[in-house]
Amino acid sequence: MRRVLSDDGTVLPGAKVPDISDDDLVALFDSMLLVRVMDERMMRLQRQGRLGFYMTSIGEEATHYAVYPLRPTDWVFPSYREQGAFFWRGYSIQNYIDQLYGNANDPVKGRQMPVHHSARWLNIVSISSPVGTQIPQAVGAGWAARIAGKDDVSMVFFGEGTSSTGEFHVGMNFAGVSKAPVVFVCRNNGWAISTSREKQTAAKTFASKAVGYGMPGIRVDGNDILAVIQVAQEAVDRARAGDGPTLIEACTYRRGAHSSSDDPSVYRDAREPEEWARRDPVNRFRNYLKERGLWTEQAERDILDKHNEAIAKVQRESDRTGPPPLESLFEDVYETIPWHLREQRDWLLSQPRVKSPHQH
Ligand SMILES: Cc1ncc(C[n+]2csc(CCOP(=O)(O)OP(=O)(O)O)c2C)c(N)n1
Repeated sequence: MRRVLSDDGTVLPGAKVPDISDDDLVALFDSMLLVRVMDERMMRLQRQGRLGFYMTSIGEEATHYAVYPLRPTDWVFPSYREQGAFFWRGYSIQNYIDQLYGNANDPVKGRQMPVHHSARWLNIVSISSPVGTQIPQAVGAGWAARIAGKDDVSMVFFGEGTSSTGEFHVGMNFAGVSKAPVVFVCRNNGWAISTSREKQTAAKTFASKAVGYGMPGIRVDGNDILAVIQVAQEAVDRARAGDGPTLIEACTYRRGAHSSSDDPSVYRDAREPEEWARRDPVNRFRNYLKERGLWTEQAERDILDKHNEAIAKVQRESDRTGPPPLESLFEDVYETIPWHLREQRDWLLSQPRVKSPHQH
């Protein structure tokens, strides 16, 4: 398994540290803290009944930054636990919270469940509820880029449970055969809702599945952001050079519940997440930055204050923003709305409406 940092954040003997500028190292830490703060705050909002649903990625944040080596023109196909990938590419706190509320400013106009972000302007394709959907999509996008003579790369994220779906095998096979420029990032976080990693596969590792599809499979410590970036960089370079796909197994752990609708205490031992908290990716990276003289307690407090204030401000605005206008239901599919949909829209708008709680 590839590692750069030890559990306490010191560079392991013989490990090569990826070439990342000091500014970027600090920006990566800042972004990881944003994900952490966001998850904690949004989960509280969900418990207050103000959000219908939420999913955290606590303990898995380092895996999100596999997107670090990508260019803005490359494509990202996320699953639902890669908030940091969105933020790193420029998705704002406002976009994030408006999507969760499904309000008038939501980039997808309230048409998706909370946590189903997408950002067309950042080349991030919509999160899908059925697990695995994104895998053949990512392979298709990568293959299409090659046919078009571009050197764009497609990166797709999924959990280890998703490697049991047909989509995983179809996508891996086609990518292997077509040498599509795809980086598969499998976040092995130990659990697929209540199904443990051991019940998911008879293979020793998820990375070993790459062998059957004729591509390299690399295991990396998913709680070590430097190692994640290093293997991602190698896989992206390989894909861009026309050498085909790579499967990365990022070994980490889902410390929280699967989602706000799940209660892990009924199926797993509480000592397991406690054990993994000792290998927390944020702590490890913090210690590394401290050793390099890039971290102070005050600097971290400032970052946390900045994120907390920004989230609170956006949340107040998002709370006040009403739902998308009803007529928006008819937009975005056809350039010109066909007559029968125009009729339906006009009929709908002529009907009496229940007052929205946002209309005072
Ligand atoms: C095709 C399909 N089957 C089942 C589900 C229900 N489901 C949602 S998430 C999930 C577990 C996915 O686990 P994994 O891929 O390991 O990702 P993780 O949640 O651990 O990040 C399941 C079974 C679904 N959404 N889609």
